[in-house]
Amino acid sequence: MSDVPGPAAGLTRLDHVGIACRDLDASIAFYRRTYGFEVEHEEVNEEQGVREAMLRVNGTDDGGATYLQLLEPTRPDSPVAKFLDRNGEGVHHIAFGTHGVADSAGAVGAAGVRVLDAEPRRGTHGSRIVFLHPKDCGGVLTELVESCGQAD
Ligand code: V0V
Ligand code: CO
Repeated sequence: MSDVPGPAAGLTRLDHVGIACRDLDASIAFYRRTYGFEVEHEEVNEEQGVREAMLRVNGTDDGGATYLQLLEPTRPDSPVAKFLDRNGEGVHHIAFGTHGVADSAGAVGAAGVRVLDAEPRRGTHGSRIVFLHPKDCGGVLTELVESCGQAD
């Protein structure tokens, strides 16, 4: 163990696991009949090129919750469409929650990880999100998310 303190990224929960699928309705049906998870929120995010559903799994001790985020591409040049072409259906990204996404991104960036978004983008349900480069995160596309109304 190093004595050097880690970056003050201020991450407070696993917010969601993003799962790429070809057919959102079929994927929702799988998670409902197999595990009993229900859709809490569904929307189209044209900027990200996804139709997506958030399925709540559990609450977290920061007052938030952990979700599965099911992602169906809306256009062939989108990140999720490219991922499906290359890998097929499966886990696309993980997302950590924070009360301040800009500060968290700054801390993670200072630790040497490429932050893909200079300014937070609009994520699900009015959240603010940034992505970190998967090549700097051990092959895991990683998102930081500040829920709507959650900033300190
Ligand atoms: C690509 N790569 C991945 C990956 N996508 N590795 C792990 N997980 C993924 N999901 C690898 C890929 O295999 C290549 O590796 C390399 O990165 C470059 O990939 P590329 O697709 O050829 O190139 P890029 O640079 O055009 O695209 C990759 C990135 C892009 C990650 C930069 O997909 C991106 O900006 N993603 C962030 C936006 C996003 O994913 N939006 C959808 C979710 P090799 O072949 O070079 O070894 S939206 C969402 O979550 C929302 C709205 C929300 O939560 O609210
Ligand atoms: Co996400």
